[in-house]
Amino acid sequence: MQVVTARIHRARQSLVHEFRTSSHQKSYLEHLLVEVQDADGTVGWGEIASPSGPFYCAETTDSCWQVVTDFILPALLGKSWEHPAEAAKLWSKIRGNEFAKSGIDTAVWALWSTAQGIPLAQALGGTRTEVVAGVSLGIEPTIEDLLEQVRLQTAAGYPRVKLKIAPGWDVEPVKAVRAEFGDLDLHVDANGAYSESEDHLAALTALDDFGLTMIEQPFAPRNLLAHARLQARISTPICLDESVETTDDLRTAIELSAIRILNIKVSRMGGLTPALAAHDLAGEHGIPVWCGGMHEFGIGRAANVAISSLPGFSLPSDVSASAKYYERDIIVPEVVADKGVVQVPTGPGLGHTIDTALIKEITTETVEL
Ligand code: OSB
Ligand code: MG
Repeated sequence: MQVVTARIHRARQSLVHEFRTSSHQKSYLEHLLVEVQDADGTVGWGEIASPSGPFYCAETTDSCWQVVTDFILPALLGKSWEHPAEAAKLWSKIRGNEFAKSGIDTAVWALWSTAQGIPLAQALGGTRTEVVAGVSLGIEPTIEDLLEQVRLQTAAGYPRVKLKIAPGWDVEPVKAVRAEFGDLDLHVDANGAYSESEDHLAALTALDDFGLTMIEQPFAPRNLLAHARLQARISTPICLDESVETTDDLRTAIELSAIRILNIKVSRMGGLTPALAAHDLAGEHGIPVWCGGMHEFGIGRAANVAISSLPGFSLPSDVSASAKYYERDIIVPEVVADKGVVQVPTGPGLGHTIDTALIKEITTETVEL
């Protein structure tokens, strides 16, 4: 196959409910939608779900736009390849910039599986026909506001709730949620906001008493040693998100005993090709994985659903229904969850129709290469 033309659309959608983490706050998302086409006119869509500012990772929407148009697409356009993993080698000399790479990689997988006439999930080696979704809840103004959100999402049927925590918003909200929701599958995510100071370690070790499924990314991304030291002191499994951008990072974390659960974000790892490698490596080491989200629009979320169908994804993924995030989604049908269960599409490629009219409405800028 060969990608002969590509378009990048800068598209904006408002969130149904404002979301705050220890690292940033947002009420709308601006993502780059990638449309690639081969010589026969077959189209594949991908999504670059980078946050606007460099607070979750070093990339920004603008850095992705630049790296995609100046480096990644020029490396791909007009080159022949047989499989998406081979296409990914075309941009392998570009360091970092995983979110930018991920949008192109997912578009190439969507294109290839569409051309093969098989569902993306099957192309990836997925075995599940449905995946279990959890919800991620941001830091709220008050504990009562948080409880209201947990009520709303558990009533919608989601079996797992993840709470964003930060120093000063940790033990109290967890205690309150446990008190009202009993043995709900609960986990927390700090987005690297803690240090090894005495009061921070006291809060993290206090969380060990709440039967959490995991504590995600308590310390800064590169500080694997702090994660290893904390894991040696607590029994709650430590999950890594920001720390793992490559399979080499994962290997190091495993060797250091800094990880017991892996959050595989397709975006953070540079696409479906490296995400598959991380899934396989984690599996060899008995590490369960789940798929994390970046508030993707429907295109990115469809890719997340597809990879969540692989056997190693044994914990609920952040693939909540479209309605949890947006008024309207850019795919038809939108993603729906029934008691927290999402069906894996059976049609070719992403298995959804792309709502190009809505994309046009929400797009502020397009470039064609
Ligand atoms: O750490 O998982 C994270 C959103 C933005 C930045 C970081 C994270 C998140 C989420 C989103 O938790 C969860 C979702 O998409 O459902
Ligand atoms: Mg996280």
